[in-house]
Amino acid sequence: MTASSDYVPPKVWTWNKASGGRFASINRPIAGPTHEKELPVGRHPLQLYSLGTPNGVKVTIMLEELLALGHAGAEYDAWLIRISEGDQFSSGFVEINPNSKIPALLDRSGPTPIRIFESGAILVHLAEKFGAFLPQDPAARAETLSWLFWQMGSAPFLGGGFGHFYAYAPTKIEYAIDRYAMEVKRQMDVLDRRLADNAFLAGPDYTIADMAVWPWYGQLAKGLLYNAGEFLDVESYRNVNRWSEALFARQPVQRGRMVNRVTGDPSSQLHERHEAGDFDTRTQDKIAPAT
Ligand SMILES: N[C@@H](CCC(=O)N[C@@H](CS)C(=O)NCC(=O)O)C(=O)O
Repeated sequence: MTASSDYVPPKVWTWNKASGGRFASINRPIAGPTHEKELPVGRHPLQLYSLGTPNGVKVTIMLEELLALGHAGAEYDAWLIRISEGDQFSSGFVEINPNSKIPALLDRSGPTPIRIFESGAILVHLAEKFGAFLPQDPAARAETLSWLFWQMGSAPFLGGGFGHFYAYAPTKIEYAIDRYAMEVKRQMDVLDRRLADNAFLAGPDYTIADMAVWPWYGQLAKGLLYNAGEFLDVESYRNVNRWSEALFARQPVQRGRMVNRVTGDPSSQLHERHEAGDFDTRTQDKIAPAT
């Protein structure tokens, strides 16, 4: 690969498959399916197709929170989409998310199935469907949606920017790492100031905004993303840490974090979830043969 300082962009960009990086094998400049394959469908009205990344975890936390509140209609089947193997490009997945990214939800509770893609849209759909975690008071609702959309706009700088260049790019480019480290630290300071006077992002109540922001910034604050805790001095964001710990302590958050997870301790990985009992009987330490 050409060193970044020597690179002169050509007149017309062409796809260079050898560009490298951790996700080079699945990145491509065109959309649409690569192969024919239907998605599996389980017995519950809600069918989730996802992976336990921060974007996927937002939705499984919400579903587990709804179930913990007693909303039996939030029972769901969570199917594993292995993005490193290209499952997001199957014809069935592209039908429910033309953008080929997890998470995607199929709500089959009505006469015609409804597809929802983009984690923020899924959170709003579920919040409105069950009347939970999205306040009805106009000011509180506006604050919740503002922080929810803040996450949608901000996290690509954390994941696609900082995380990519710090952890995944084939070479360490100082300019890129500096640019995104600065932006991520600014974002952490935005959250830290907000959480100095508020228990949760939208105010006194726990909402879908917390569920969207926590898997990215709450886990970053605990040093769980990109092995970058020390580099970004995450411990200095005291209010973000206090808020992150409060969410970590919730059982639905712990459960949501396990669903469709394929890394980490085998006892924390529940590859597919079809009923509540799966947390006790279907984690990888229980179903995978010991090696
Ligand atoms: N804005 C989207 C982002 C979703 C996203 O980036 N998903 C990643 C995993 S965290 C993905 O599926 N990547 C597969 C690919 O890019 O091919 C959302 O919030 O749902």
